[in-house]
Amino acid sequence: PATIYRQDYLPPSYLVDTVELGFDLDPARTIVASRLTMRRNPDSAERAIVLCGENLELVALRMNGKTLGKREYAIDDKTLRIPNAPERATLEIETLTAPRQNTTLNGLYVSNGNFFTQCEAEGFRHITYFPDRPDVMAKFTVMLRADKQRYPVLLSNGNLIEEGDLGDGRHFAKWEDPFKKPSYLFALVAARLECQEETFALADGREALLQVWVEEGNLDKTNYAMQSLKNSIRWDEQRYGLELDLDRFMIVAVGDFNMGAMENKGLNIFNTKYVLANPRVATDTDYAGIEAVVGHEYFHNWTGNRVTCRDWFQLSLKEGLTVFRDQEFSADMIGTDSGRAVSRIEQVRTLRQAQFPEDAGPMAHPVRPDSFVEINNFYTVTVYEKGAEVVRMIQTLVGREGFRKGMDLYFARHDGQAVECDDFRRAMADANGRDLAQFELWYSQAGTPVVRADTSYDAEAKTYTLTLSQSCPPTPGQQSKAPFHIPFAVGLLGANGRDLPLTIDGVAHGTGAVLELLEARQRFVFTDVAEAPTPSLLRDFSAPVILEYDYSDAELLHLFSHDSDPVNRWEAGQRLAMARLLKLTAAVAAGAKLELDETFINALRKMLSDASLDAAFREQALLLPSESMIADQLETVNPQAIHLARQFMRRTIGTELRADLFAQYDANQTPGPYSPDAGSAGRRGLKNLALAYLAAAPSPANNALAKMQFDTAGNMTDRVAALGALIHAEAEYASDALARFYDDFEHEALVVDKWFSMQAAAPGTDVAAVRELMLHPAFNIKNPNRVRSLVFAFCAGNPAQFHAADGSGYAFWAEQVGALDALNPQVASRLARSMDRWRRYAPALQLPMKKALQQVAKGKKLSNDVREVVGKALT
Ligand code: DPP
Ligand code: ZN
Repeated sequence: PATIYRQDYLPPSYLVDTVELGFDLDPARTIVASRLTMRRNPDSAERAIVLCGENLELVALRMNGKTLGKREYAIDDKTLRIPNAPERATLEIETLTAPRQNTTLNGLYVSNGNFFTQCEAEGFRHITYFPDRPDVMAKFTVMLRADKQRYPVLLSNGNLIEEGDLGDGRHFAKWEDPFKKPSYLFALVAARLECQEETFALADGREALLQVWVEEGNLDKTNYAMQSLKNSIRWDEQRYGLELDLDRFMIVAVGDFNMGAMENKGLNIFNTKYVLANPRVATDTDYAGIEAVVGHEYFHNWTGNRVTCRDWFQLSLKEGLTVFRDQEFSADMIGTDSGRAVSRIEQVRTLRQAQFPEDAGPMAHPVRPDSFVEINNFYTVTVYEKGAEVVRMIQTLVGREGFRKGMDLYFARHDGQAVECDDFRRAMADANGRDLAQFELWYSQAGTPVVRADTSYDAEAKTYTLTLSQSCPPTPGQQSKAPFHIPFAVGLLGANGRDLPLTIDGVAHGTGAVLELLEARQRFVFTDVAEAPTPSLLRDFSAPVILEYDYSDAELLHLFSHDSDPVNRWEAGQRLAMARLLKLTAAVAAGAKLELDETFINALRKMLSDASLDAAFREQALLLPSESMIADQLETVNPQAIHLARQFMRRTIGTELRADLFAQYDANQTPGPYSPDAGSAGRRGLKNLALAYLAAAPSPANNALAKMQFDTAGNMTDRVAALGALIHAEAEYASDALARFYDDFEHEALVVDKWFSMQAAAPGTDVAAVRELMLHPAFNIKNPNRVRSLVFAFCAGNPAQFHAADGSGYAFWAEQVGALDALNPQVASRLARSMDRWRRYAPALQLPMKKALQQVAKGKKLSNDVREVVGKALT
């Protein structure tokens, strides 16, 4: 398959002013009629009209009213080309597709008998022939025709301008989107659905109609999505002065969806997972996910839709920025400083858990990639989450107000355009009179930079010297890297735990400073430092880097007790835990005795019971680094040893802190009706973490507590926490509880997903057990959520079992990637990535891993998606 390069970008040969689409919807045979008014692009030397189209049957093709003869155009399985086209051309195209046959969930497809579309990135070309690239923006009018009984609801982008009966049992709806948009933002829905709706007053006094559409029986689960939508609209008005530009905004939930959600103009289509919630079926995490994703898709209306990407290499222009915006939204919704810190900690965790490994593996790529085979493989944590970190660093450098000025300038310059990441950076630089030239490297260089810190205190001169050195490991295609522009936030703690005042080069900085590291190695001298301080480095995780500093245990304990920066306070605890987990892992491998020191346990005890801290923060501070984070620290990974080491630590905590855990379990009850607010969620989180630690050290009393919680839970958060505890404790009651859970919720697909995923990730679940679960009538390989809940949860979320010594996990993986690829390449390719880092495993595992990869790579009808991923893994 061909690799596409960023540097080969050419402007489109023709621009499209208007698109009129007519759909005669039929699951077996849908007719799509398209009328495009096009004109030659003055910026292009090309004379041919080039349209993309895949899996389409061309029925008719007319240009300026005349049917084109076979010799007047060229067509292959990807492209329709009309050479020597006139300056202006009106094309009329008729094509046929078979939505029911479409298992890829890309383009026009059927889910539970209803029609939906997904067009990002290149799905529109599966619907009709079109210059399907984001720099072609056009005004769309859409006519939908379908059976009225079966598809009473007909939706598309923009405003409904006409609807009525066609007389033959069919009806129609005509939609017009007043804004020009790229084809990836097109959407239609034809379905039997119900909606919750509301009118909402916008800042300028206009009223907008807001709707959340769901399948029958789900109207009792739409409130939180609606509330989140209203909060999002308000927040964007207040924080960025950005208003909803349509009279109508719709969210539609669909059970079969490859991604989380899609920001189609005025018609966001969502995975049900990010819409449906009530206390009975959704957990605190689910609620938080809904708020974040509803916000994310809504915020795209400005950052993505009004200003879009010139080409797909610029994906982070909209995604990095919009993730940053949704992160800020979620943090503001909590509203407290400590709540903000907890959301920051969660972001850091995601980055380390998923993005750092990506940046260190065969699929490593810059935030703005230079090449790809299949763009769908580049909807990654690097483009999204690291992209958001890059945007956050700009805000750290120019300040919140400066950032707002930059956003204002960005919209003033580029509203209605398709632009590049560089345009965003330039707007930020120009609005603030800042030089962000070196900062560009964050977009172009892959890999996680390592910042090494060294310090020395001169008691006589009262100076403290901090030397920072940066480096970045090689990544595919990039052997050596130039120094990044790194905002590096610091504070210095005195012996009493308070921040010392900071003076650098004679300038006072209060108690916190953001240093700018620009060179490979740079020295910063703090003067008037009264005592030898404990440094608090990279506060608030001010840059997505790996910080190396030889902290002593005493320093970490000091920071863990006192750091005024909550992120670093948490970080100190993570470092204390990680050092011990690594030692324990080595001890397991060597067959040595496992031990955990009192000092560490006592630090956790103090943290657990410190009522002056929010429960949510204490929960974060007590969560251990995951097995995969431990693996990332090791040269050679032995998943079973890591698992046993971490289990030992969890069990020891459960044993040693037993009384304190019970006390916190009681102290953090949330009586009264369920509310997903951050305070209540935090208390439930700490309570359920206490339960999990108790379950790690099973005893009749501990198991009885879990059973009691399971039997009496008034919400899904408490119910799954109790079920998880019973499963992990291998309590006798666990299998009954699982059976009851299924019986109670078998008609709630999202809860059945939880039922599968809890079993898939359980320590006792091996490949044979997963295979058996796949035979359960509720398993469905065509439904991405279900596949993620079982197959992904096992391959990516149960490392100790997946990496079984006999290689059975790898054989299973190869089989599933193959089976999925025949149905849905995007999902298959995500699963394929769970073997990215095979070279880091113990030699006895490497060989069967490589074999499994080679077996997949040999597949005859392999998609480009999977081929790119396994190909890069094997390179
Ligand atoms: N653009 C979507 C999102 O990130 C994903 N296709 O919201
Ligand atoms: Zn997005």
